[in-house]
Amino acid sequence: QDQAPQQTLVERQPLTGSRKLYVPGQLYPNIRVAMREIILSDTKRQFDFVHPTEQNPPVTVYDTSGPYTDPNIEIDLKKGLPRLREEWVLGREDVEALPGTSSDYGQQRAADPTLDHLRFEHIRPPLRAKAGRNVSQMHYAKQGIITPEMEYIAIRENQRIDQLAADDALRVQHPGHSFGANTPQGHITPEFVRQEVAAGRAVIPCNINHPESEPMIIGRNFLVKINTNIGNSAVTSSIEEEVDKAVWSCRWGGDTLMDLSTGKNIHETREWIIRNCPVPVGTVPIYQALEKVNGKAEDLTWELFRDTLIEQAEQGVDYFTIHAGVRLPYIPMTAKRVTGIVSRGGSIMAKWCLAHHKESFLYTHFEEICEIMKAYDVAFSLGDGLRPGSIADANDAAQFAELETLGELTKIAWKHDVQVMIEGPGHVPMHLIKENMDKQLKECHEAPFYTLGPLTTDIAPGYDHITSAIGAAMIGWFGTAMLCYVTPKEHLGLPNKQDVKDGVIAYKIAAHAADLAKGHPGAQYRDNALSKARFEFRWEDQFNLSLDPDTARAYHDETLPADGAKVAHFCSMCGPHFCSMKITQEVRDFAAAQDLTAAEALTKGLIEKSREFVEKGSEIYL
Ligand code: IRN
Ligand code: FE2
Repeated sequence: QDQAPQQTLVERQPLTGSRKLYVPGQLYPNIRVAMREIILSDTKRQFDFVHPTEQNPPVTVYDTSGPYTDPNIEIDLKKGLPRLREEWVLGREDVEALPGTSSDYGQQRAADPTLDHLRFEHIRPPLRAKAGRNVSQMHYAKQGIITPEMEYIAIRENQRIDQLAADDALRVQHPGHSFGANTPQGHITPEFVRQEVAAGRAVIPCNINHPESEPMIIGRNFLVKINTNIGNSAVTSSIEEEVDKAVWSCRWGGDTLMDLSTGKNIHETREWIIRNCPVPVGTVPIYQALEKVNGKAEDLTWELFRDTLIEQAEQGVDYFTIHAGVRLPYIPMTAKRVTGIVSRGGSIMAKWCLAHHKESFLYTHFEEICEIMKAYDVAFSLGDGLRPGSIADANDAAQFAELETLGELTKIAWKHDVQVMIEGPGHVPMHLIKENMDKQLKECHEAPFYTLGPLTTDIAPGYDHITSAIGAAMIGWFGTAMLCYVTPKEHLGLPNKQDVKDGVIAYKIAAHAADLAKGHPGAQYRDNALSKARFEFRWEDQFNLSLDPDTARAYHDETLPADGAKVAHFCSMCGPHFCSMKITQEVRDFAAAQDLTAAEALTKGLIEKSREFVEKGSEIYL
């Protein structure tokens, strides 16, 4: 049964070996950018007369976990998270508060006593732009205004690389990568953030009614982001479980979260999630619209859809997936496909179009949708309703026809200074992935691409977080700005908590692999720090620097659980005598002790070994 979330459920510990850190702004000294600092131990050499003990500075990383990992912040799920952005939004003096829950639907829900136990207690009056005002970050950016959100993002994206620059060994410069060219001094500035948003190359999803969210950016000149999907269906799961999954997704690195609930109590579930979510929240409003007409797609109307948009914008949804590219003439193009239309939103709209034999109301009312979006700063995520759902259907005419329309709609949204990203496939074999990226950049005027995987093969249900992370890493490298995760339950069922974590970690790997390949200035130092820890047998540091310290530690402890093994110069994979890293270190120490280079030492060591060998009678097996 549905229950209101309890305080005790969510995990409040920081990740092992980490602590929360806040970096102040310069333009806006009051902003405090949340980071995670991983504390490292000292390097102790075998022969400390050769190399003295060396301190390893803490490694600062991007942190999506929000206030949950700050033990100093009291959290009450019934009150929601602290409203970080409220002051910034009100300070701009371009919004006004609306009375109560202003939408008809919200009022109707509020009056229904059977929902009392599910109600979020601290509903606040929603905000809306004053008449004639546009509150989108793109609108500010185009006027040359750097908002606090933009400075927050600039600091966040750099992962405090400026502070790490002193340590040259951990600092990486790649020749020939795009970042150096695009970012002054090789790091991201608030002005650079503003320019990217103004140009439409990046979006900052931040509804004025979701002040709990920590600003983040989606664009190909920034860190590659990942989105996770949660949400109940008519069949399973409660509000409590969904809030818990949301917090869990943020804990492991989810950058944004989509509530894809389709069951009952969508409105109440979403309220709990948004109020307690430190990252932007997206939805597919047509799902709720469909619930309102009891699942009969042909009964949908523009008016009902419009009211649903307003209801959700007032609650604080940061971006809407809108499948406005599913146009009537494209539907027959899917007839010969192996898997037809696999998008839920896409198939709902296709059904409506066919039932009425009319152009989609999302397409015909697009400018009115823009008017709503800019009054709350909701970003578009233009849906790929005709994405391929199988390898056989990849890159076909229907898919690319829709993409062209999404490009046309992007231009219209930008005319209104509404932020836009473009959703992409789906199922695509590796050799067809590049074409998707190239076409998207061209047709959609460099608006950020946000792709679902893509899954690179259809034959591994149960492992589709892997089939899709392969495609996600590739398309991320080519320029996709955000990767929509896929869990091991894809095609099989609703993901549980473990599936959410597995999906997030698979996608963090894909996103980070792409950041490395693109040469993001804040990416490689973490790899270097982890490798150094690994080489020096600082096991705890190796675990703590990893994406999933708990699993790394548990795997290590499976064979060598004793505390002593955490400083041992080997693991159970090769044992003490065959550890290549141990042998290399011994070569280096030998060299240092004799004042030789490692190469000379190798030669010298070999000569000595061979002398020993000859002295013992040149027998291979003694
Ligand atoms: C992302 C890229 N392409 C699709 N997505 C996600 O799929 C989208 O953001 C949303 O979470 C979900 C929408 O699914 P349907 O309605 O297109 O199946
Ligand atoms: Fe699929």
